[in-house]
Amino acid sequence: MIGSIMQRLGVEESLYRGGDYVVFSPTDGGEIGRVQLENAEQVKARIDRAQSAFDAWRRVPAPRRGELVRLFGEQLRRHKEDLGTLVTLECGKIYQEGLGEVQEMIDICDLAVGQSRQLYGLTIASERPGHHMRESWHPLGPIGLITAFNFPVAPWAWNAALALVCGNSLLWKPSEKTPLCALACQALLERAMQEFGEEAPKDLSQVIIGEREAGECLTDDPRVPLISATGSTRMGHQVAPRVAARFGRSILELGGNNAMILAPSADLDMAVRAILFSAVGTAGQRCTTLRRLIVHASVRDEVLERVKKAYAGVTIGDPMAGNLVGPLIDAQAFEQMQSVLAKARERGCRVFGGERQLADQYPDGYYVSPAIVEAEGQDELVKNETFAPILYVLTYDTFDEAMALQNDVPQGLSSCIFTTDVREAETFVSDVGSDCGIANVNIGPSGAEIGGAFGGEKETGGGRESGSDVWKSYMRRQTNTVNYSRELPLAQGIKFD
Ligand code: UN1
Repeated sequence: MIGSIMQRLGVEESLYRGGDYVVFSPTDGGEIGRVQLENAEQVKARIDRAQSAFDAWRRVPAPRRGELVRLFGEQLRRHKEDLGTLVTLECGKIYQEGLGEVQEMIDICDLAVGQSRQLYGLTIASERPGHHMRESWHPLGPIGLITAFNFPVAPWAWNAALALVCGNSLLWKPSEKTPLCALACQALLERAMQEFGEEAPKDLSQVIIGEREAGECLTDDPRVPLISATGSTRMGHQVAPRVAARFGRSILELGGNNAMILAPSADLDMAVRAILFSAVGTAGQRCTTLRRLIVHASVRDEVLERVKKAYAGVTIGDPMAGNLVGPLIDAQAFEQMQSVLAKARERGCRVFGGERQLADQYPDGYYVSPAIVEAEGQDELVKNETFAPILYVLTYDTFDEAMALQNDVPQGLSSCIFTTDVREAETFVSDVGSDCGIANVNIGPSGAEIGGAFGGEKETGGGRESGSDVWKSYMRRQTNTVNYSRELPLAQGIKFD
């Protein structure tokens, strides 16, 4: 199956069968490809080429650059099923979500095409006669993109589509766990480049398949002015100081510990459905996964009962076969989940679910039933992001207490409240409400659309990707003062003669 998908996506066989690094499918632990890892020297050579590509690409007018992204979006539309299937095979998310991820790519391409005609600056009033000031936005350079296994294609596309229309070249280091998806995206982009014609330089976009050494080479190189990294807070701790040490810029989209406040006035039917999708979907492996349910004491028992019932009805298994929950990425993820659940039990918390499933059928595939932990308080365990389907349930009496719990974690990605009380809803999204980058009312914390800026505060890293005015992060800002008079007055009224 993988062979024919890769062929249709245009990936040459030598690229995914050539090397000695084995890629496994989490669906059954079987080998699906072999790739060649690159060393620091090879990465340096790629950066050289990315620089030349940048020099050519920045000269192409932005709306023309948009045309390339439009053609790429067309490729994605044409190959949505194949790429969605590859996402499912390589990272294990269910096919519906694989398709959803490709749709996010298509959506950002559409946005970027329009944006390519709207890379606008300001005109600013000058204090001096016969002068004008303006702000211009210019292409930045080769952009380094580091992405995680759990969303192997969409976050790359959020960055790539905007970075391309902004006139930059791309160097993409995907997770070692999902290199095939990256090779497939690259192949589709290359097809779009071929259709687009000679104006697109050959090395406009490159994929770096490698481990730590390759990543460090990218983060340390001053010729790469911006590193956009999606992944764990641990990874961010490694990347950010290295980029900062050379005064590079970074966009960091790191771990989350996303909560839902469930108020007594909430529509419980809606809330339970939202909990199910956001806590259990993607087997708990989204950065926006619901990890903490902060529920009012008066509805706690009813909500817990309904959520447990909903959990019991969730189908777990082959992600291509219409189940709602696929496998965890690997054995390590499974062990981590089990060790956290064991600690929760030691602390006296009641634990529901979390057991391994289908081990006989898939001895090398790590399927689990989603877990609920009835936590006593918000201790270190709850404050840590475990990348698995564990939902901690906490109880509150007053709204202030709920708000304090929501904010009292190191991460600040996404959050939501279910309430029909307009005062609570508005307070939640106000200056004194949620401290997260995303704060929703009556929808879950995950599944954001690309039109908004995506990212969060605190240990989530502070970066923003996708919509709104995020395009500015991929450009350099320049302030211009132009004197069209015959005098040379100085600002601030300074006389110098
Ligand atoms: C991620 O898990 O890294 O909001 C990204 C969401 C998706 C993106 C998740 N649109 O859940």
